Amino acid sequence: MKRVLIVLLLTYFQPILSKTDQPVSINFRHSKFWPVGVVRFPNTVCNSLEGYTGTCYTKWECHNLGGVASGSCANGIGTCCIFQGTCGGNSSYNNTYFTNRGFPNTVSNSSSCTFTIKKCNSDICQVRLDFLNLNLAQPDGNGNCITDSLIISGGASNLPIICGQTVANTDIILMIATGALTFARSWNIKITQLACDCPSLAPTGCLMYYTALSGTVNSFNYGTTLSGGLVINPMNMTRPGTRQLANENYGVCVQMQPGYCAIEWSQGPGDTSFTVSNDTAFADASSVGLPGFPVIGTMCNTDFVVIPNPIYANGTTVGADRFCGNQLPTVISSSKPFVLTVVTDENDVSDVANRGFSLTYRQIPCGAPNGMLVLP
Ligand SMILES: [Ca+2]
Ligand SMILES: [Ca+2]
Repeated sequence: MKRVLIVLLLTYFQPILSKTDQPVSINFRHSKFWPVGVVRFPNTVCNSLEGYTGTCYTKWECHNLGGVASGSCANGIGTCCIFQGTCGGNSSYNNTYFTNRGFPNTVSNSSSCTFTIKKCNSDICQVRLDFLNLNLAQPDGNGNCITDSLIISGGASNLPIICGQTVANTDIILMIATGALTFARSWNIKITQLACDCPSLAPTGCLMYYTALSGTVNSFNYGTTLSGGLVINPMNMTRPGTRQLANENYGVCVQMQPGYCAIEWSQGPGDTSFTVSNDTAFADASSVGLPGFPVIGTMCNTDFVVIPNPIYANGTTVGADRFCGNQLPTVISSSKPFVLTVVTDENDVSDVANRGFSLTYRQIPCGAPNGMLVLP
């Protein structure tokens, strides 16, 4: 799939991708009101009967704006107006949902589907995308999105091309291109616009942004099953391919909460929860992810994660910040801001059956009793 590049028009507009579904409050500086002489209320964020996030309008306004009214707000005077769009559409409303045609039904045909996000006002600095549903065809055995792809362009940062399954500037353009393979595709992407003074703005360089004290971070398309794709290694052997996506380089950031000074990263449950390089298929289920398979430092030169200035849970220094292979040792970092960087190269010919990662993070209180958690 050839990457489509769109000219950047607004430098500071930076999309954030997140798989969490946390509510975000938006400050509308230019709230719209009823005409003079009628009851007035601000166009605040509201929740629809189905649990979607919308904006409080009158039924008449919502209809005129092309939204769908669901549930009440403003003490019953207004209705919660949900904005949805599909292929070929655009939206300048905050909290818009971009879905495939007919969602929640799936689509199977080959097509190119574009949706344009326009700033809802001039004070918007970031766009947050929540993948409530993203079910596209798997990448090839090398992790390249050769059949289906989600390409995000127009932002200030270089964003990876995404395919497979994911649960969780200027005009931002989302393009979903689907290939000839018959596959039940579907998507429902929540688009939230964040004002420049919004407390939940992600720092520069953060593609994923988490704000909770603890949580789970999955790489794009992480799953425990094989992708189905195959790869031919340098010895001309055909081996199981990868679910891990190629050509990625992005930051996963965690907002440091007051009173917390460090962050612990550990491997999630399951034998394949950290399988980013080398042969995952060769090691049997009793050894994958268990001691003996962590790889750190300069040996990690294709696909890896970076955790700055890490120490092991027992307080000893790791002495390197790259982690790869088929196991992540539990490590703690006191470097601020809290960032884990993800890097993958262009293929997986030297790897077998990698799945990516599912990691757990936990913020650690300042002055934790073991005393080893506070580093310069
Ligand atoms: Ca790999
Ligand atoms: Ca690779």
